[in-house]
Amino acid sequence: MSMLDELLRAVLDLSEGKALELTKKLVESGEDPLKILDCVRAAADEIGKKFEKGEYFVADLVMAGEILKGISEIVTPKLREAGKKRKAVGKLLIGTVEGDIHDIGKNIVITMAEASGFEVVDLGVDVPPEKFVEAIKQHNPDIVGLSGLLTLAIDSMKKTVDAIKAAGLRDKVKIIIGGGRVDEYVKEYTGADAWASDAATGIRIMIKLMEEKRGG
Ligand code: B12
Repeated sequence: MSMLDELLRAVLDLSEGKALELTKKLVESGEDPLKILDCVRAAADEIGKKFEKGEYFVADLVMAGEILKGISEIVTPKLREAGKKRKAVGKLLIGTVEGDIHDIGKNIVITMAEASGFEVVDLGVDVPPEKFVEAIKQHNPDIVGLSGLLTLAIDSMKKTVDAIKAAGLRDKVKIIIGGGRVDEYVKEYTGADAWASDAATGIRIMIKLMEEKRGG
């Protein structure tokens, strides 16, 4: 069994000590931080399925959350090193939308965006539409990132885009949505400009959006 498989197993078994120790070993051995994060995603999906089937309970989700957070904290410095440091390509304002408190994925997006030269303003979790609108006025970002993992987050994303439109700010920003439940259909429904279900793709799209913004 490879060390990555062992890590997946340890996360699924919810054995925190072992999972964190394996992550440290993987990082020390020079494993690609993105591969470690892929493993984290795979483990999270499995845990989610077990939760849906009633094999895991909310307490297990909480434990899993702690472990996933611990792993991403160990990997984060490597992710920064791996990202090519360039001069700021733009400003990203990001938050987890109203009603949703999942933030492990959002924080990974932030780390990778910073490593790619974005200046990032993080609004945290459970962010109401009005707070996004106020923050756009205050920080004047190029891109607004809306994160959400719950199905209900889709409606919060739509409300947020609507509020940005109503405030007359829609033309000033590009909006990208991300998280577990997003796809092309959700992008259309919410009125966003782009979507991504993983951080690496999200960053590539954001860089492209910046080029479009400069060009147009
Ligand atoms: C850990 C976890 C928790 C932790 C969260 C801890 C934290 N600080 O974030 C806790 C225990 C708090 C939690 C609570 C709940 N959870 Co929960 N949770 C999970 C779990 C197992 C893993 C999520 C995670 O961290 N994944 C790892 C990260 C790295 O992946 P990620 O979040 O997808 O992020 C990546 C991408 O999505 C993307 N991305 C994310 N944001 C953005 C933003 C932008 C702009 C871009 C470009 C990209 C991007 O990049 C990231 C890196 O690649 C998921 C299962 C799953 N399959 O996701 C369930 C899950 C999301 N939870 C679920 C549920 C139901 C709940 C609760 C309602 C449970 C309850 N009964 O209380 C509550 C809701 C609380 C709330 N109001 O938000 C369901 C949602 C079902 C649904 N369809 O709505 C899931 C899918 C589990 C399941 N299968 O049933 N949860």
